[in-house]
Amino acid sequence: MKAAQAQPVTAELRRWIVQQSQAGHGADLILKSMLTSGWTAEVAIAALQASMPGHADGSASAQALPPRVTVPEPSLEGSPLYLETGDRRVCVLQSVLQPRLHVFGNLLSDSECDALIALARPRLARSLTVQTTTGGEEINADRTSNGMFFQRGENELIKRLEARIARLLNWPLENGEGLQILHYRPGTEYKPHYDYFDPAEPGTPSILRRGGQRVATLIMYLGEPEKGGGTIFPEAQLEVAPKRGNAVFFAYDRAHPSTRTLHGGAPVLAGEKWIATKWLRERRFE
Ligand code: PD2
Ligand code: ZN
Repeated sequence: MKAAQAQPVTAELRRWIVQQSQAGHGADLILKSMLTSGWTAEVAIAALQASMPGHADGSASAQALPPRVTVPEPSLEGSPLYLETGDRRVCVLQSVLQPRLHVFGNLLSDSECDALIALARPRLARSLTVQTTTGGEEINADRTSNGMFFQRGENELIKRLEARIARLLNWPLENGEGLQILHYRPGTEYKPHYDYFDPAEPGTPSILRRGGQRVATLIMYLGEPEKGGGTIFPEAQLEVAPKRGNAVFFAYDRAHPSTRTLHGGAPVLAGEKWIATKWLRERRFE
């Protein structure tokens, strides 16, 4: 099935839904399939309700979609070219509506990038990801970089950057996870994924006890490769160049693919890539 550009609830879409339902597929599965095909959540739910009167109360759709939450947002009313963050003037380079995404320039100075790399280098280990089946951590074949985490407020540089990020994104510093540093060598990558914790996984409730869901990601580029290594957003058909000092920010107001925040780190083809990632939670993260 292919999503239409303007996304009206077409007769073709309604026929397809009826066929799926007659084939015995439940409303949740049909909704998931429509979202995967690129329909927005609003259109998909309207089409379901119109085509499956038995589900017209929308309860299946409501169950399939986690609740919407407030997310960090930079102050971009009036489309300013620059944002003041207290100690640094950040450039607004590019914005996308779906996913909610902004590319920033001049977020970090060269010396801040160098200092983060120097502090992180001796502490690097093969990257782990949170294992949503149990809430623990595991080595992940989809992520071939090396990484480490700074504690929040660990040193003066980290404190300064955390305060800058909190001002830039209008989100409490206490809701941020510790800064993560990743180092990619040629051939390494981070396959496309969502950064929120999958509500369907059994380990997720225990992860969420610490600060709730992740609601946004800020990826800062510290060291640029010569070739490759962009941050890719396949659903938005967007690739952000890993330019030193720049950053890409994206927010997800529900833990669901309808946010179109699927993203990955493309393989580094030459040189080395260094990033710092700040994940932001709904609430205070301890
Ligand atoms: O290195 C990247 O570009 C990248 C891509 C996807 C980083 C992350 N995800 C992440 O840190 O979550
Ligand atoms: Zn990610």
